[in-house]
Amino acid sequence: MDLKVFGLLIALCYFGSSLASRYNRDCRVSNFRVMPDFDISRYAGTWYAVAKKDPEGLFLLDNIVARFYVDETGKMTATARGRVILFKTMEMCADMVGTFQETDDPAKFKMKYHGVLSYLEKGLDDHWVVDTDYDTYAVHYSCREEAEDGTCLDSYSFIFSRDPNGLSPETQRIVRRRQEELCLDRKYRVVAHNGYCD
Ligand code: DAO
Repeated sequence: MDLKVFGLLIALCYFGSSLASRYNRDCRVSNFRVMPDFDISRYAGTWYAVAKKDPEGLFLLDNIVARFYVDETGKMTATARGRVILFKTMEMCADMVGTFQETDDPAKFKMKYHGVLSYLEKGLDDHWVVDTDYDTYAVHYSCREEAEDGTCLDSYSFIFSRDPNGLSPETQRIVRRRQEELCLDRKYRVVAHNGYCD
């Protein structure tokens, strides 16, 4: 067989199998992989949200900065600040506070959160750390409502960066793979940091 035809066949097989794995993937929340051997103390510190998949009734819009703290007993808390629009017209920077309950999996937390001001959102969400290298990026995931088949009906996810200017192309490639594994590819928007909440 001609070498060029052989090369083309190999390329087609590769393309076909990557499409097949993308579209036959398992989108059940309970099967999503999270960060193995999660190290809570290395996750602590400041993270800038550089991309976000919004839940229904989105809240934090942009300029989102989260700070995670771990106390001497290993308990994690967080603050988050970001631009929001309340009551359709009122633009402000919301200060939020979160406390985290551990679960059987060290990378999966229950996050109880509320606003510093009483009229801001409050709730109890999952906070899963899907992947991180601790120094440059972290992929967060939260499913608020599961369908009967175990897939997620209402989720949100932050792509965090230690650098507000964003992630390198190499890291973006890793993050894109994680987004696909969460069945959320092409569902994210860029989160701007323009100093509005500084
Ligand atoms: O912005 O649309 C949304 C949903 C996010 C709600 C959670 C905000 C509170 C976070 C506080 C702790 C920091 C991670």
